Amino acid sequence: MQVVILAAGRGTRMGPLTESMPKPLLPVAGQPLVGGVADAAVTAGADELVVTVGFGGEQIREAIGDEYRGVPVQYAEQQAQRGTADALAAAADAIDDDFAVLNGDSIYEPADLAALFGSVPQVGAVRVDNPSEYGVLETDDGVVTAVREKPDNPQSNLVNAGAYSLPADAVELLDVPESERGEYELTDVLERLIERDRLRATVFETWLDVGRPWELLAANERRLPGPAATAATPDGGAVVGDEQGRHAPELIAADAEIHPDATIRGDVVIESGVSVGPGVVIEGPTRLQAGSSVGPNAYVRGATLVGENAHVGHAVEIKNSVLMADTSVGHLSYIGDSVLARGVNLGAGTNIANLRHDDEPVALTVKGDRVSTGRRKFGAVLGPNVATGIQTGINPGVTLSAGARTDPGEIVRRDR
Ligand code: TTP
Repeated sequence: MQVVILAAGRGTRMGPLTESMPKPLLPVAGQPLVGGVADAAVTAGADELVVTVGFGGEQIREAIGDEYRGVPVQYAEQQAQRGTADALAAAADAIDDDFAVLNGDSIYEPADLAALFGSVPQVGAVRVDNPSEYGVLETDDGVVTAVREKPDNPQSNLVNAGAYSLPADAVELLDVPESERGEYELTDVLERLIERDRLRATVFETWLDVGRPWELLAANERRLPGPAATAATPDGGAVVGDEQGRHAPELIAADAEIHPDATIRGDVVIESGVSVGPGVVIEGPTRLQAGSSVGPNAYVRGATLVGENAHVGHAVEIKNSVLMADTSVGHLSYIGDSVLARGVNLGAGTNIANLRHDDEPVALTVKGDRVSTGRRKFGAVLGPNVATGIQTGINPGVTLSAGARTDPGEIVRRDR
């Protein structure tokens, strides 16, 4: 089946994280978000991928290439972010058979996609506790009778997962009118399909929409540590563990330098060229990406991704966080439940708080509004190349924009 992946969004709700990087390339367990979508699609039986790109399209092309795990990839350009129906219309010329449409910023399971690809037309659906925040599907014996966007009184807890299998002629239904939010939307195309065909809902076991920074943490929590380390030794041999068998051998690249006095527990993937110093304790699920270094005496725990060439210094604690490539965390710092974009540099003794005194869920600013993350513990979102002075304290729920600086000893209570 041809699979169209919509990856042309602007990702504004991610704030500074998508200032220079398109959302589909945000890192999840060692691969870009859209790479996980492509993987799931190929495993589920996709025989051709068509990726709609816009903002940061060149970067996406580079990451996915013209062939993905043996499956040919075509690209379609969406000229402006005019909505999901418009993004699919941009790919229409490439469609010549039944096809599926997936979002390039969601976490899908291959088994769910195989069920989606199994018959046409279908919409992927998930059961949620808060249907009012989604497009709710009303069904009769598995057949969709209506789609209601963010209704006050939802008739079901089954919501649209933004994944569809459609007949080739569905491209003729894409000229929908502009929606209230000024976009051309696939949900309006669904309304037309419901009138024309018997659109079935296939219920997904797992689905995660990655739209806001804490959902990037959730995606990593779900996917870490990610695929086994694949780096070969210089002689082409397999990866190895330590002699005591404390490390799952297949998860550690042969050329990683793990000090014998480091302790590694749980699921931990260590990629090529990583160095782990003495006294380091790592409790997975964690992934240390190529060229990164940790320690000595650092403590890395929870679902944590340490990006390529990132540096975690002496006596640093990192808990449940995403550190993108080229970040550096100076000695005696604490990072909890936070997302650090590429090139962030934290001065020694920087502390990111992740719990409020009143125990309320931490809120974050998303497109100008304070929105609850729903998490009791959430730290900060630091944009690309943020640099902190030594002994900076950062309050929970703070976002720092690209290149922001703090003074030594400063307490940062508000976004900047
Ligand atoms: P959204 O997450 O609704 O939009 P977005 O990615 O632009 O993010 P934000 O709202 O934070 O600005 O998009 C859902 C999917 O559709 C996502 O995979 C991106 C894709 N998309 C396009 O390809 N083109 C578009 O014009 C829009 C709006 C979305």
